[in-house]
Amino acid sequence: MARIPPIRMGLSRRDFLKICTIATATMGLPVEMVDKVAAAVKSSERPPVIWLHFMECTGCTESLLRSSHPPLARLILELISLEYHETLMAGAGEQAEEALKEALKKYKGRYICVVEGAVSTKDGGIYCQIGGRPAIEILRTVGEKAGAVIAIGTCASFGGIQAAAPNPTGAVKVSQVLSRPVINIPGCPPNPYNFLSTVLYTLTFGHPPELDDLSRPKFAYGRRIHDQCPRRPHFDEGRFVESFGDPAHQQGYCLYKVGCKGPVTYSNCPVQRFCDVGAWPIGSGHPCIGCTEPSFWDRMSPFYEHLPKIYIPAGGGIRVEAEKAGRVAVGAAAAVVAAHATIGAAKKVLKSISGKEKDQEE
Ligand code: FSX
Ligand code: SF4
Ligand code: F3S
Repeated sequence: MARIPPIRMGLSRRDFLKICTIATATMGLPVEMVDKVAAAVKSSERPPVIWLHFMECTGCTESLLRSSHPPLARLILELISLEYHETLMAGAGEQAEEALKEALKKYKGRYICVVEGAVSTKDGGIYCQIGGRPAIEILRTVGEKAGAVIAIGTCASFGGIQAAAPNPTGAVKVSQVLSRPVINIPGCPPNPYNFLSTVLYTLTFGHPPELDDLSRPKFAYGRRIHDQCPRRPHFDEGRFVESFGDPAHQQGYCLYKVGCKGPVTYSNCPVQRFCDVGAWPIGSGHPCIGCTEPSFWDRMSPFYEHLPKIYIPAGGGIRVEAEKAGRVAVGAAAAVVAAHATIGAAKKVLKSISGKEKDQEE
């Protein structure tokens, strides 16, 4: 069979379709939509992006760059036209500042402003400056003239570690500085597929995805970790890890009693895992520390302690569920099955893509 030519970004057709399939599943769309998403990527003009770095650890960019099977960063960097990104651009110093000025002029009102990191507001914002300008001033200039603003990571979305008590620099989230809507993609670091899927969704449908009350795309942050967690049957049966390394820990039991904040954390981590090996905290035996939630450094810590207070939302919440532990919760088991259904279907498609690619190579 004749080989299908690679698409414009130099990815193999297999990797391109793999990424589109995973992103489509992440959006919660049926696998039949993969073709539509792929077509939107190929036909759209690359949106210009100005990517700002403020107070953060660069883990957001790193998590995006470290996925190599398939090479996700290549698609993202080819899908968008990156006009300014301090970590990735070749230029530095005045040359970089000139590039920013030019991009602002050339793409006024059309570019996407992606912000990584929190913004210092205390003492005129002097605790975070780039090229001698406070971050808060740069954000106002770039953010207000953008076509759309995306806050990537928990620092940009909610302030993150910089805004943790006693917050010496007066760090705030991006939406607190700008007088316009901001799409938040939290996580410390965030899952790169949640960023990619948000951009792809907007390209495919011409509008951003539905957001929750914290401006997070509902497809990625619409459900609690606890309701999708593979350890949930252990919670329901009352099988808990009491201390790290005990036999219950070795058996993969529930981490609730050693501080897991999965019951009050909204994210798709159990389904859309990280890196090439599909790692995620609970899968590695580590409790969820609630990194996609506002003020998690203050509210969720000490991270390894069970904090009864945070588990009591209206209606009794997880504490009531925990007290009931020991009884089988059929509803919970059904929720886990449903969460994995889309990804399961996507996996079948991925298998068939791999098979077809093999045929073409032969
Ligand atoms: Fe914050 Fe990004 Fe945490 Fe780091 O750069 S979300 S500190 S992992 O990565 O901003
Ligand atoms: Fe999973 Fe944590 Fe819930 Fe236990 S408490 S089922 S480990 S999310
Ligand atoms: Fe963060 Fe919890 Fe996911 S710690 S990466 S939200 S499992």
